[in-house]
Amino acid sequence: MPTRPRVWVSRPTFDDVIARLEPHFEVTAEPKETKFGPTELAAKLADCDAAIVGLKERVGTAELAGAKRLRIVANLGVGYDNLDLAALGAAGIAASNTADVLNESVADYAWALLLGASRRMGAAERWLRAGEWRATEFKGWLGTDVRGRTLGILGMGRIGQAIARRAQGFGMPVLYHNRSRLPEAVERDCRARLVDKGTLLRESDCLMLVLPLTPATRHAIGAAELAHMKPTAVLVNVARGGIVDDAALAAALREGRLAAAGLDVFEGEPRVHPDLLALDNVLLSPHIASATTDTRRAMTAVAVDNVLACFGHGPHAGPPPNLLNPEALAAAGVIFPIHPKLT
Ligand code: 8YV
Repeated sequence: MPTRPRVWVSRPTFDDVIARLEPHFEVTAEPKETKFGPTELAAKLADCDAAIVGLKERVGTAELAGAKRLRIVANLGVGYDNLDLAALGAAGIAASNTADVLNESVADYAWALLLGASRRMGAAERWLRAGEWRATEFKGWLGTDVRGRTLGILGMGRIGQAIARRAQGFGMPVLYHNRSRLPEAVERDCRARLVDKGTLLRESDCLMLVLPLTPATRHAIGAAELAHMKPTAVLVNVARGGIVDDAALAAALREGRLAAAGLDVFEGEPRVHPDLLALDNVLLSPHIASATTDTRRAMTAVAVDNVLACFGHGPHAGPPPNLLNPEALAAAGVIFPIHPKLT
């Protein structure tokens, strides 16, 4: 009979970071990356007091049906469109994310995609590896400079702001569109100006998407929005697949209505729309914007801290520091730290 609450970790992470749970919990960490179907996931969640999950785990009403002892789902990501917060809240289960620790790595990567797409790095490398390089033509492989061009940012949270700060080094004026205006001091720090979405689409030479995926932002960039963009513009998506209509984007890129794109996320990933795969003016990567050793370790540590806090351990004992659903838990009468029912 276990004497300590159980934590399930859905994917391999960093063992030494996860080991911080061991004095307080029975820890089961999956030894390899696995795609759990809803039934398997429900069985895993039914058998633990805390779960550390990745974006592949879609947690909703059905998956929570048998999760009678589960008290927290700690997501390994800042985005949490894989979690049904309403279902978790109704069940009195805390949800947390890994906000902030990945801002700088994701901002760096967004710039890498922008520069790589603007300078045709993916296609040039494929050409070289294919043994096509006989001579470098003076007028071959011409790309576009980003210096001095207008950077647009759709979704100006903390990652958007980190992207904006980097624009100064490239001498780029920054426009942004967001649900709400940033405080003046932040706008000044980011040298960014709020505009409506239409202006952002029309005036951006480089457009970065950094907004969360919600029902309201699905296909925020579709055929109609692409039609407003400059044919010379470059689009970068490091946010979520589904924010862009990938079929419409592929058509715009193919027909020269958009110059290039850098994409780290895709609708229905890991599947990538075949029309995108067929194009040379799009730089593609497999959802790795936060994938540096330091950042993935930090994300793991944040998830661990949230679990520890929830059960009254560690420096943050009490409400998990990255709690996503405090109102719903208060309404459900949940009080932190949690005292698990050990069976
Ligand atoms: C993923 C991300 O978490 O944080 C997010 O929202 O999309 C990424 O950092 C990462 O790919 C692990 O699944």
